Amino acid sequence: MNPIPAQPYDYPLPEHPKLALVIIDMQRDFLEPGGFGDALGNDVKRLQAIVPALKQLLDAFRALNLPIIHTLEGHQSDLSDCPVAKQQRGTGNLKIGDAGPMGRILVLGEPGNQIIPELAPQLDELVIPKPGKGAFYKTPLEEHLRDRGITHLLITGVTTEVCVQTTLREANDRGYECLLVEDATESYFPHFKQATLEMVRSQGGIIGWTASTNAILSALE
Ligand code: C5J
Repeated sequence: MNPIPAQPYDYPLPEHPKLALVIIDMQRDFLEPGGFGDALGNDVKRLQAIVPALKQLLDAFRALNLPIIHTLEGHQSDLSDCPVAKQQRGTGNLKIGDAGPMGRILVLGEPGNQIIPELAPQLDELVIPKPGKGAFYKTPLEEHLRDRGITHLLITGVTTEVCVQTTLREANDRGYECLLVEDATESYFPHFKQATLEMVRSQGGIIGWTASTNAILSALE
């Protein structure tokens, strides 16, 4: 396969089965009014901008029968997997576990804790609930990737500087070749997204690569 034109240099593509699309936390909690992102005082509409690019990537990966992994940030209903420090964080009225307009905030299975309908996972796609910001912390993700021989990850989703960047760094430390998809990740803070893209590409790609959805789609054709 052709390498993907990327920064700071081309991203070499492995054979098909070794490449996975990872979509981080595209859940109502972060993208819709009444959820956790809103409770923290953010303009949640900003994150909707990446949905079309993500849909294009999903369609391409589905057409090529490549692995797709979705994650969902959420906690057990008794909050036994939510450290007190995380629960108490923030200055808004609603905290993790409180009842909000879309059910209990960041609790697994609640209406707000569903992936948005446009990107709903198909039955054969892995959905990893995660109690932390990183997708490797207290989840079976690493075992899943190892079992399938996956070595290369296209990382997308929200928010760029929190769960996306944490996951990318965790993956990089575990030896995965990570490419952050520039127009398929978003933040409530544009300058945080920009800074994250620059951090990833800096120092010769010290923790990975970045590329656009179009560059990826052309290389996958
Ligand atoms: C946050 C996330 N921002 N998915 N979670 O709390 O980035």
